[in-house]
Amino acid sequence: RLGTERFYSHGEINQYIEDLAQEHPRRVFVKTVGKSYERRLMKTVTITNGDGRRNKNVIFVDGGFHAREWISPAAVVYLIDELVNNLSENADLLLDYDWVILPVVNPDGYEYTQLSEDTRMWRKTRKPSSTDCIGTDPNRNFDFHWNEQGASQNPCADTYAGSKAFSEPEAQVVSDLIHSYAARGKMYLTLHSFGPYILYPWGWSSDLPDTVEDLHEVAQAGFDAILADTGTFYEIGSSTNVLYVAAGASDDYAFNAGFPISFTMELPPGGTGFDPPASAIDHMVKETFVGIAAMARKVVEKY
Ligand code: 0X9
Ligand code: ZN
Repeated sequence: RLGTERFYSHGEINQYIEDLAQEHPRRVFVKTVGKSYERRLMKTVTITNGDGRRNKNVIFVDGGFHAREWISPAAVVYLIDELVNNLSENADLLLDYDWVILPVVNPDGYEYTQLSEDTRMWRKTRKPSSTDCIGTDPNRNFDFHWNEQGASQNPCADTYAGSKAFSEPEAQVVSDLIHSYAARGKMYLTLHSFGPYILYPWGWSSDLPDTVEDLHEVAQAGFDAILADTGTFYEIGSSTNVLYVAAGASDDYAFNAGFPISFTMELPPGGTGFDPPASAIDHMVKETFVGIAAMARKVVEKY
């Protein structure tokens, strides 16, 4: 188990999932699904209950879209840990579902924020643009209402949408995963900070999807479970209505591609907002797991 006493590097997280697959060869599968701009290996871990049944429904979870949001990969690591090492408590979540998890979508940015205090608040990828500015917001780079409201065409802006949709290899990797699991995918969950919010589509406009009641019901299950567990009040609603309009993000893309449930979960703030201290990890990741498990249980019941 990776503990919750500190934040881990991208290399440590990759090593951790490789070790898990070695230890549980019938239950845990690691696949290299692509490379970041700086050629870091992007790996998914698929967690099953080991019954060998193929083509189960899928819950897809990712973290680390935004470099500085370190609590996101930490929560993903804890989720992996629970699903693998606490099968008895979570058996219902793996009976008819496999979990596919990409812990760090933006490893170049994540590693960059670990270099120094000066780089701690970096958000974007690390691919240079045509200007002196570096990086694209991977969560504005998806090809669904790309570069519309809430996205910038200025390469120096933190919400730069990129030179074109999927200009970033990291966003392309997530898109490929979304499409390869869309037929069986019932919930797409992307972890960010900071909220606390559970956000559902749409984020590209203030319109609500026809199935907003289903989305709200699953989000409500997460809200209720977290409130009962720790007393934290999440806010739930559509991205645009709760937070702001922002087009070209992965949640809208996955929902449009066929995932009936798609959420951005923004974990609570800590420190100055994006930088909770290591001492806060344990509480935050356990609380997050309670919410994810409750939402997954509702999904398992509904689909
Ligand atoms: O702006 C974002 O990408 C997310 N917030 S963050 O502070 N972590 O950067 C929110 C994205 C919500 N989803 C959509 N707008 N589609
Ligand atoms: Zn974010």
